[in-house]
Amino acid sequence: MTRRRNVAVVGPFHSGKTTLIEAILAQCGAIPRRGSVSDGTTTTDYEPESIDRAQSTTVGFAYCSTANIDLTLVDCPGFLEFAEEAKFALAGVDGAIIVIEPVPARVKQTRTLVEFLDERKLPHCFFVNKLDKPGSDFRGTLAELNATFGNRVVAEHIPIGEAEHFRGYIDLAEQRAFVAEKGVAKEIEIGPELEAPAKEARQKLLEALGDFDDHLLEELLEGVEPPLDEVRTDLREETSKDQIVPVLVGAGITDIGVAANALLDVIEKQFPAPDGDPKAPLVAQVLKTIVHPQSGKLSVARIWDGTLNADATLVDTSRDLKVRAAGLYRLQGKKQEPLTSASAGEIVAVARLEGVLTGDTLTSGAKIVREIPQIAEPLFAVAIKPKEKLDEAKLSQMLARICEEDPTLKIVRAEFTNELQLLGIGEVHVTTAMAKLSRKYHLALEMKPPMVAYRETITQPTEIHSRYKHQTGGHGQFADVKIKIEPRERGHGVTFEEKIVGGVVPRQFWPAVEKGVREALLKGPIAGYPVVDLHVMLVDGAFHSVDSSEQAFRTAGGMAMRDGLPKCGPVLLEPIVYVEAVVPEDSASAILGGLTAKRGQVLSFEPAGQRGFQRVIAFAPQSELGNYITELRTATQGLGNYTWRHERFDPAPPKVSQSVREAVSA
Ligand SMILES: Nc1nc2c(ncn2[C@@H]2O[C@H](COP(=O)(O)OP(=O)(O)O)[C@@H](O)[C@H]2O)c(=O)[nH]1
Ligand SMILES: [Mg+2]
Repeated sequence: MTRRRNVAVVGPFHSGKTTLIEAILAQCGAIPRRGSVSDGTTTTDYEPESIDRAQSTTVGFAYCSTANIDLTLVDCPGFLEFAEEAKFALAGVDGAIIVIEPVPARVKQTRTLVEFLDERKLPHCFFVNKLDKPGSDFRGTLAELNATFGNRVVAEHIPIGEAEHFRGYIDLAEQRAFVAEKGVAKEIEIGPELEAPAKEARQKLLEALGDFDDHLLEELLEGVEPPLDEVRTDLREETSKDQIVPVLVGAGITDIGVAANALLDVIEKQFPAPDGDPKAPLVAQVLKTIVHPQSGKLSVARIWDGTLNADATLVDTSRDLKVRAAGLYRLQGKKQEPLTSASAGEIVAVARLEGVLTGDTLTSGAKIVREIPQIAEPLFAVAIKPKEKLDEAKLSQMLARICEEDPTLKIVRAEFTNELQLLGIGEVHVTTAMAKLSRKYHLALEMKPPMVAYRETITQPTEIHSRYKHQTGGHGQFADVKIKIEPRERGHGVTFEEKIVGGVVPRQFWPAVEKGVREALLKGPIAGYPVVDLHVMLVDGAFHSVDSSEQAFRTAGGMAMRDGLPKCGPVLLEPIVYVEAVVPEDSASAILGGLTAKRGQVLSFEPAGQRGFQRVIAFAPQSELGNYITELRTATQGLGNYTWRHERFDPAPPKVSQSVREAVSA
């Protein structure tokens, strides 16, 4: 039990997480040879989409063992658009390693992540990676970490040399130095040039520990050297309680043994072991769902309590569903190693749990539902359509499957336009999902920007007279209507009223007139969009006892509208949405400027709940916001976000109206 550790590897995209995991696996002998990201041969980046992009696109699982621990590593994609899904995986680990590059300016990219970990009290450390790279700046990066997160983020290791001189690290607690020699860690003396910086850094480490340990603090004040055991105990307790955040160093790609050993050591000694009870009733939670078109579905779950057998009958308490497991596996990337059972603290894949989704709680019957992390609303939408005719049922089944695998995707029927849309965190996310869809299910889809739901309306009343008369062989067609059209207040819809006096149009034809009117209103005079907010009155007319029919009156009603609407001062209406953006203070003015440039109307601008952030509320035309999430992220280094909802329809400015008209007639 105490051997077990579950650790997520997180941090900005490209910081070297997948490479570092590969180094650890190789170091432990869990894989015969290290793969590389550029060759597409790593353990955790096995999905074709990840290999194509040379970037993790989804959460991957790996495991390894040393003499002292059994470790499950969870490789979390760093690219913001793929990282959202990792929140589920983070709900199933006991600690996290944040891998960053030795570049001070990049530190703030980890702010949201660190907040997420702190909210959950999840112990974590920073691993400053790629110290072999020219231009590495460890001191600057550490200073930026302190400036951003305070002094509880503190170096436990410092590098020996940097860039082309990078050789290894000094363990400040142990006061020992290690360098890589042919990939193997070797202990050396701390050289005289490093004595002073090591002493200074060690003092900072002890002071940080002293903040949570009065006894240690007293020793520091009295100038007494604290015993090593006390330092070790404090490091363990304060890291595992998320009080201090140790900073470690290395270069996952080069000094293999050193970086991997140092990390394994910290994971063993300072990260907590799971505390579940294998004998208790089963409680597990699904962290990730993988769907293979052929071999079926795997639900990767963290077992919190109890023991899970390969053929167990389970209750999904999140949806009140009884399911039966059809196999149990441990995952090494895409490889599945069968197990007969697994117990509290383990992360395993369970086969064929139909209907079970990521985030769900599984129990042996107990009515326990574990909390699920809140994930961002997908805001980037594309309209999708199968390239070939395909029955709707098959299409929606496949779409449901890819959403099952990635809960940050969503399929919707758009309000007003009724278009089928795929929504994701951003353009890359949605495009990758589409690529996956066509690969897995041989389903070719067309995607295009979603339609904007324009509307048309009128600004003046008019009266129109329409006579439909047609003679064909037998008996003819005759209908005569006089119709009044009046504007209505915005948002009040279309109403129809008859004001026939003396039966000039018999009652049985009134519904036909209304039908013709409403049909004609589906295609407005400006650009063919539905016409809204008007009142139509049938005020007069004439009929013929033989030639009049419902069909004839329906046609006459439609004619009246087609002739009358252009005389009513028609205007194009565009959808206006309510936007609420939360952005870092330093980018707030850029956001305001951006919204104004998009014809937005800023309503308020105030400090957000989150420190250092501003909340901007505005109304803006939906047509201007198609790619807004991308723009917002660029302007805020990925830290900003927004929500929106349809607010109302407003008359579009002439320029917009003109270009919409041109687009339609093109
Ligand atoms: N110089 C240097 N490059 C590295 C190191 N670790 C990873 N890389 C490179 O950085 C890139 C991103 O690595 P990857 O493991 O995919 O990063 P991830 O996105 O965090 O998983 C790849 O080209 C790696 O070869 C390192 O320690 N030093
Ligand atoms: Mg990766």
